[in-house]
Parts: sequence; structure tokens; C-alpha cells
Amino acid sequence: NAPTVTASAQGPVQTIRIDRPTHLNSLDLATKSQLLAALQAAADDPDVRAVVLTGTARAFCVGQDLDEARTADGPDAMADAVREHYGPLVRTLLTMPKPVIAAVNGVAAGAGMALALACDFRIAATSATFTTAFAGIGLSCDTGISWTLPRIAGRAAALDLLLHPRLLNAAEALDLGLLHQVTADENLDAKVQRSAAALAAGPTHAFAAIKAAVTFASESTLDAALEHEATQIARTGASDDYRLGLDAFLAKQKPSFTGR
Ligand code: T3D
Repeated sequence: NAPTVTASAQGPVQTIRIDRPTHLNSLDLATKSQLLAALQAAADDPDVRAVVLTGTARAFCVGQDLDEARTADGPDAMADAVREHYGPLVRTLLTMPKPVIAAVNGVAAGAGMALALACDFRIAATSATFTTAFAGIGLSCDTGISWTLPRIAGRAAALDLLLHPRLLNAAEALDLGLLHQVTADENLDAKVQRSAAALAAGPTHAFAAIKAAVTFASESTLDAALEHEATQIARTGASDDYRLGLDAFLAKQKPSFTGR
């Protein structure tokens, strides 16, 4: 069978594409496994300094393949799928020690919307649409959306979107704070690649530590967050990029970070 997830490198930027356009990039078992493997490989590869997640054709990802769900082995198998696939996908995105941009090229539904929400930045095409979808088919929610959505949009908006799973257009999603930018469809790839290249040229260890600190602080006490910051500053203070950044600042030059 042809792969349904592809990974391609543009220098230090790794683009991971869900490539099952005849099924609106819905997630069958093979696609979930391939996606997790591709994300884990990008997370572990020190030469990858920024990641882009996107989809082929008119969908970003419409979540679980519901044709496959119909023939699945019942509620316990669904819980297994969440533990073995959807949870690890979100954990990998949220803990990846480098920035991840969701390039939302089209409809993002259910677990597909949740994957976009687990990325660090969301840049959407004007024609992109969003629906939480889960309750529309009588399900609760998964793929970390109960954790990410209230943190991004607040509890009131999160409950509204989850209990009224309507289709939002990109402008509405931007207004709700779900997106960082919306751009004309034909400009999406170029805009995302520019943003990803800029992030990939940054101090990768500092970015990783900042991302970890923000996540840590969202679930810790103030004292624990302050201590975590102290630990991280010692780590990044020992990096080559800090030395480069400091020298460049004092020499009134722009730093050329190496990611080390
Ligand atoms: O089961 C478990 O393991 C638990 C895990 C759950 C995770 C989840 O993600 S649950 C949520 C699953 N996703 C959905 O419920 C979304 C369902 N789809 C829709 O709401 C709409 O299709 C869209 C809003 C995504 C797009 O609407 P539209 O009008 O642009 O297209 P359409 O005509 O509805 O769909 C086009 C085709 O794609 C259609 O098939 P057809 O008639 O051309 O043969 C439709 O059935 C199919 N399709 C859309 N979504 C899915 C799908 N087929 C399989 N799985 C889908 N998720």
C-alpha cells in the first residue's frame, strides 16, 4: 500500500503531510501509525529545527476514518485507539523540542482539528474550515482537545465549540483566537515555509525550553514554574547559541544561531 503520510526536508524544516486525499485525509490505522512515526522521527532528529504539519488537497484532516470506525471492535477498541494513537500523537506534538506549525490547508474536523490545536502555530488558508465534530456523532472528545482548546480559547468558548460542533470558517476561527494567521489559499505554502524557516534559524534549544516551560507552567504552581525556569535558564545558558547571541548583541550584530 502507498504511504498515506509523507515527510520531506527543506533544509532544517521537515514538512509532514497527511496524504490520503480521497478520504479527506481521515485517519485509518495505517495513517495514524505512519503519522506518529513521522512526528517521532522529526522530534528525535537534531537536524530538524522546525516542523510543518499539513494535508493534501481540500482537507487538512477530518479525524477518525468513520468507515473504519464502523467495523472496529467496539468501545474498548476505541479506548485503545485513543491510548495507542491519538494520545501519543498529541503528546509528541506538544513535547516536541522544536516548534511545529500547522498549515491548515482545508477542513479540519474532530481529531484533525485537535491535531492542529496541538501544534505551536496555526496558519490557515482563507478557505480552511474547522469543526470539533465529536459530539456531532455522539462521541465525547479525544486527541487532547479537552486540554488544548480551553487553554487556547478559554473554557466558555471550548464548551461552546464542543457542545455545538458547527463549521467555523477561517475568519471566525481567527476571531476566537484559534489561529495565528489566515492567508490567501495560494500563499499558504510560501507563508508557512517562510515562518518555518525563520523558526528553524532560531535558538532551537531555547525554543524547546520555552515551549516546555509554557506547558509546565500551565499545570504547575508559581513556585514550581519559577524553579523550572531557573533549571531551563541554566541549560540554555550553557548552549552555543547563548554565547553566539550574547557576542552578537554586544558587537551590535545579528546572531547566526546554530541550534546547538
Ligand atoms: O473511533 C475512534 O477510534 C475514536 C476516535 C475519534 C476521533 C475523531 O476524530 S471522531 C470525529 C470524526 N470526524 C467527523 O465526525 C467528521 C465527519 N465529517 C464531517 O463532518 C464533514 O464531512 C466535514 C465537515 C469534514 C466536511 O464536510 P463537506 O460538506 O465538505 O464534505 P462531505 O460531503 O460531508 O464529505 C465528503 C466525503 O468525505 C463524504 O463521502 P462521500 O459521500 O463523498 O462518499 C463523507 O462521508 C466523507 N467523510 C467526511 N469525513 C469523514 C468521511 N469519511 C470517513 N471518515 C470521516 N471522518
